[in-house]
Amino acid sequence: MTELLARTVSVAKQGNILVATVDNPPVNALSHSVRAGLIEAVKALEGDAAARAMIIVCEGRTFIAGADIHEFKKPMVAPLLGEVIDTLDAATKPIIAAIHGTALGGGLEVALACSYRIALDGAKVGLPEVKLGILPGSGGTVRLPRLAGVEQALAMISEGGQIPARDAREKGIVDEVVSGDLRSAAVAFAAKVVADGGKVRRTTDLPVPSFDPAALEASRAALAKKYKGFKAPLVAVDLIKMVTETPVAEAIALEYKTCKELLVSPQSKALRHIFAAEREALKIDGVDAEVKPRDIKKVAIVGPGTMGRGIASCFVNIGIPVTLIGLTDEGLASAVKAIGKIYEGSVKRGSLTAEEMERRMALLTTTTAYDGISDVDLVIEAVTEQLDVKKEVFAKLDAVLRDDAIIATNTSFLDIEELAATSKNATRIAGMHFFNPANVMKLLENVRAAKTAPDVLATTTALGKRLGKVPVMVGRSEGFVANRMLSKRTREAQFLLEDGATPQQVDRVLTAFGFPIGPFALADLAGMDIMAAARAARVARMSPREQQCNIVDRLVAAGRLGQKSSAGYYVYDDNRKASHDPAVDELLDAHRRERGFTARAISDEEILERCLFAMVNEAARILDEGAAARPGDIDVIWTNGFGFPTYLGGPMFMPTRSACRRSRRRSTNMRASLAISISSRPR
Ligand code: T1G
Repeated sequence: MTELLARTVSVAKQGNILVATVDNPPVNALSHSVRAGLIEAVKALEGDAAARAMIIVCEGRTFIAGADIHEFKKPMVAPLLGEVIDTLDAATKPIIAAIHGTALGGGLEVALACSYRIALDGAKVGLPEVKLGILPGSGGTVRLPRLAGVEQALAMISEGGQIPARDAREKGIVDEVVSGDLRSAAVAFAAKVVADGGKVRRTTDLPVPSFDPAALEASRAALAKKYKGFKAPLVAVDLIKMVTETPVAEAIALEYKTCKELLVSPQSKALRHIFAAEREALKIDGVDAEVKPRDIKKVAIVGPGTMGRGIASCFVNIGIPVTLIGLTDEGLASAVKAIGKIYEGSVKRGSLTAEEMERRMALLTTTTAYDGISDVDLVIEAVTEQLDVKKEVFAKLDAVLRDDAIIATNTSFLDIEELAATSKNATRIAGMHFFNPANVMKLLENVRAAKTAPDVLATTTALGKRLGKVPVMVGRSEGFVANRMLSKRTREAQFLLEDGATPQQVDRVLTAFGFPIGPFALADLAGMDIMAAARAARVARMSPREQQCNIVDRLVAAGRLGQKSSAGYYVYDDNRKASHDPAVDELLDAHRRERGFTARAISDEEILERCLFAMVNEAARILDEGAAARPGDIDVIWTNGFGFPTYLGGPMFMPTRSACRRSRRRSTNMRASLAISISSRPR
């Protein structure tokens, strides 16, 4: 074995096969040294007469996961990835990419420029650039269709999904799927290639297979609908179309040009911000990265209601047995039935096998007694939002649980310190605030109390990732971060109605902005009785205007509870289709008259600014209080919790980017002052 080369790429020799090993933790990204190292490795291959082939393999948990995202903000240093790809493509001896973990973006482009690709069973390949608002820039769009077909390539490039190695073999992207030791399997594969004559295969020599142009156009419409507001998925259709009509070299140049243009686009900057912010959010203020999370093998959930059911299915989905505790057997039976229904739907849609459904349901047990959970590692309390009821549950749990078992409350606004104070061991108390429906919503707002132990905080974060959620740690504050900001947007929306706007107008403006649903349609979905109860719990602490802005109470008094009563801010037909109801206009006119408001014409821009800045203003307070660790956390919360368009980067990243840049320079408060100046406009 002879050490030949660079820091992150080393080359060794095994017989007449060179083994180039990339070792650039954490994900072998194509940083400058890796790019230079790969070029050196090919030179070594070409320069060594005895060497007949080379394999590229990676250390650590994954093959190359793409270009180094952290280098995007810096001037790129040669050799660029394109040069690496050209060098691999021009090699006169076969090069084999040996893939484990994930081969993504530039990593798959490196593999596609090799003569052969083998993958460890369980590995995945993909071109996820579109999730960063860009598209492949180093040949991926040109080579993938030649191997997998135009439709398959378009699906992968326009949506950025990863496909498992076995499917990749079926689709001609990888040549062989192996198990066991990848490195020796790759050397054996290379030796066989050499024995068969050492043929070099260039993907670009392959023709673009025939395809249905109508399918391409149809996908444009489908992508525009599925990825409303996102630019890159639609550009992907143009790019693929270009590749089917353009000679290789020109196509590669146009692809690179398109990638560079998208890279400087506001959408890409926003999506890369969210990528980084979601990873930054995993770092818990004041908790050392070395703190080990506790091992959660068994869980109990108290409260078989809507939230408890969704949370239970999250855990059995990843193989963790759950004991669901309820007051009555009937309540528990209907919870099990409801969870079963979730899976039956997935089995019908083919996204889950009947066996897998059975396996998950078998992990679910129910009881009305607390004495059967003494060996669980974690309990999530998801009972009704009443402090005294929760305190009772906490007392029962304290009596039966192991001292090191964690108790997490799913409350969405109650004071976690009051609950922690009731426990004999406050260090094990935390909040895990799931969003409804818990088995669907990605966001998990983890809440820390003053005495929560560091490893408990590390555990709720690690568990959030295991559950496939996006966990964000927040501090003590009423409504934590998500609901606290939402309540300010809801309040401002109500004030806008008093000033003369209509529910339809406000909802239209916010959905046009990119939210999946407007504040009034959302209220109708949640239920006016829920809104009124939340309002009643907070009314004492409200501003005088908000106290008197009792539109919600008027709707409840009129029996308009929202979708559940087929009338709220809108009237609903049997298919839950919403339409305008003049009765609401009359109700609002009566409210304005009694409150002494004269309706005036309100511009869409004023509606948008008042709703957004009400949120941003509150976010500035949350940051000042330390209830959120960084603005990025707030962006992650809103993009994963309330459908704030990720291509805008979140409420903290987005507002008036120029104002943002100035405010970052001048301090966060500027944004608050901007918001306050907006919200203090004469009504
Ligand atoms: N560059 C730099 N750092 C990266 C990185 C990348 N491509 N991918 C991940 N990291 C860091 C991440 O910030 C985190 O760091 C750590 O690795 C673990 O990540 C020309 C231009 C690979 C599936 O879009 O999807 O190629 O926070 O927490 O859950 O066409 O990371 O610990 O300091 O996510 O196990 C295309 C992005 C780039 C892949 C692993 N590639 N990465 O997931 O770990 S554009 C991507 C992922 C491109 C070319 C174009 C995931 C993962 P830290 P993690 P994970």
